[in-house]
Amino acid sequence: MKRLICLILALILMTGCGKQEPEQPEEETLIVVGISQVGAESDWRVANSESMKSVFTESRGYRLLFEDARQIQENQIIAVRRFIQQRVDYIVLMPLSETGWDSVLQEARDAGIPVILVDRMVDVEDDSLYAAHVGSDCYAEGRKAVTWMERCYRGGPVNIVHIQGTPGSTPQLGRTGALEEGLAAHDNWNLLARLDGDFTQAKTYEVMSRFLDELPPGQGIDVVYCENDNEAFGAIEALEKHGFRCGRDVNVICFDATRNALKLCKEGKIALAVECNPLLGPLVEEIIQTMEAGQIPQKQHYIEEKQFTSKTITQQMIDSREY
Ligand code: GZL
Ligand code: ZN
Repeated sequence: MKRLICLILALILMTGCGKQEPEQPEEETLIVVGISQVGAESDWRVANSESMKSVFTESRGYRLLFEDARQIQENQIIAVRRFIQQRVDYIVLMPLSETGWDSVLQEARDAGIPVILVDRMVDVEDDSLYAAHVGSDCYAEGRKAVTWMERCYRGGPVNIVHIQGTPGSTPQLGRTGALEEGLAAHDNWNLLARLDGDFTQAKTYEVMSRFLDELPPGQGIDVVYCENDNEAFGAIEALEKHGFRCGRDVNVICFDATRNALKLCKEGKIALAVECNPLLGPLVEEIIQTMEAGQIPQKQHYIEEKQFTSKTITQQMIDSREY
């Protein structure tokens, strides 16, 4: 009998089917984060993606599922549904535009998966559909540009060309809203045209060239208000092709203030670059760690932002630019 008990004990120890838990495989201890990114339409967006990928690495305890929607909202909805099926721990969404998210966010909530909104905002009935938002106040960015215009132009007509970002996106709504208030407040400000540059250099070059081809001879342009840097790059290309000297005949304003825009600022071709900070990865991780610790994150996180002008920019600012 004793021999039988020893045999059974030896078997248990060898097969490990006793009380001790099998070692947790490394894989399951990783926090799985599904990220649905807008696309790669601008320098800002590329830097934003880099910021996420540099934070959510396996060596730092995460498994990252990254989906690029190529600026199509339907692709984002499909990606979020896939993350739900894969039962990720967190969904991070950079929403292309503000509307159309209620049902898919409802599905994520029903699956018990927290959604963190990054950069742009969503317009939903019930804000419990997302755990937190981290980004910038795009209306405040627009106000900085309008205030600069008010200081720069103190009388006489100000002829403005407005190049908008992706229609219905938070930065387009915020930056447009600020300019519309400026136009309403100043009857000497004339809006010559409102064009859709969709935050890309190519689209802006196309729509700006077409506008300039039809510009009546002798019609001056004082300000081109571009809702991001890449639109400014396209607008400057088109303006110079049509004989305009940027920084002398016309002032180009833009948002993001990436390194390439600051270089043009130093050359005098961009008069004002309002910063929009894409380095949001660490803030998103902070929110996830807060929730991992069983705490409720602050709902809204705004990131501090500066502005640069062709008169204040230095080489040191450009060299130290992280994006
Ligand atoms: C701003 C961000 C915008 C950038 C553009 O918060 O959503 O999208 O300003 C980018 O460069 O395309
Ligand atoms: Zn911003």
